[in-house]
Amino acid sequence: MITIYSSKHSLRNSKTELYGGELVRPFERPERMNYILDEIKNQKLGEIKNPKEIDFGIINKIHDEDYINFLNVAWNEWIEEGFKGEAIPNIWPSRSMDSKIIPNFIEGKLGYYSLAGETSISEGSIEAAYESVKVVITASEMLQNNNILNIFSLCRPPGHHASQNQFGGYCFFNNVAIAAEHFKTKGAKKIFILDVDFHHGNGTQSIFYDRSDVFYASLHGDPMYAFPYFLGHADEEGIGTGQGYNKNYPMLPGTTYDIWSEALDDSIKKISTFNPEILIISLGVDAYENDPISFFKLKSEDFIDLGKRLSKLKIPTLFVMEGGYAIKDIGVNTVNTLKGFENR
Ligand code: OKP
Ligand code: ZN
Repeated sequence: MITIYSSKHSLRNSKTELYGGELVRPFERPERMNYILDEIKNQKLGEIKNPKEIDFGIINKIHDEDYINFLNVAWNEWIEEGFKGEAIPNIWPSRSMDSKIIPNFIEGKLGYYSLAGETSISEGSIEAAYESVKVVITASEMLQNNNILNIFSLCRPPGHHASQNQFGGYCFFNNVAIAAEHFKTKGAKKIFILDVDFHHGNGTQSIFYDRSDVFYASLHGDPMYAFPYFLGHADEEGIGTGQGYNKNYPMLPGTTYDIWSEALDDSIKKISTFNPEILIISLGVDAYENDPISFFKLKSEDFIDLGKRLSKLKIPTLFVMEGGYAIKDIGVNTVNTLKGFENR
């Protein structure tokens, strides 16, 4: 399997994450990629290629123009104010003051355009987010043009929490949503996005919630107990034309592979019934038993079986990296999934 990867992800190197009342070094850190690259070589997954230049206009089909403009200027506006630290949101238009008026001052804009407070914007963060989109679009084009059956888009920063108009959960641009839209512009009629990251992909769900051409399904920690807390319940099934094209499998703390794989099998049935031209996997490996911020109990060998089960579908598949924070093991867990898929 070919991997698309850009070393420019390291431009995203924020020093702070608000966690447990402290500012800690972010869990989503550049070294994550080194462990994955090492294991790609170790298990001889295949070639690693750089992304090509792309037309970033595709981002406008998913994200609002004012949100994109905000991301483009946020860091500069923040430092021009003379603030000493990184840009961390700290106030939101919440239930009791649900304003649609966008403030002028950067602190207000940060709140308006974010869904959580753990993701600091730092110098280079948004440049890295653009590079991540380059990676996923290059991978998508190769999958469609070269007549190959699978490809790995080693994206960083991740994307599935980013909505039309909000960043958070370490995400700025929704890479899988942009890829799905790309496939649509190239003539695909139906795309299925299966999200196996431990966290619910609230951004991806929200982007496609009213659409029947892109089916979103997710296996994740029950939002009663896990980030992003306010989306991802089992009764969220889509709206309007999108009714019936969204499926959530929230699961409880301590969930092991025997339970998790039942949800997986159910989602695989949905994929075959929907019969998409392209399958996109939001591949986070934070369902792993030793992940520091998650509560499922998957073992490294379970990821091989995950790949194997997905490969039975025989649908052209784009794997896109999302989360995974058990730093030393994320390489093994990621490449196990891809190898399991190849050795069908
Ligand atoms: C991004 B991705 C845990 C706090 C979690 C943010 C998690 C973002 C996950 N107590 N904060 O889906 O892996
Ligand atoms: Zn995650």
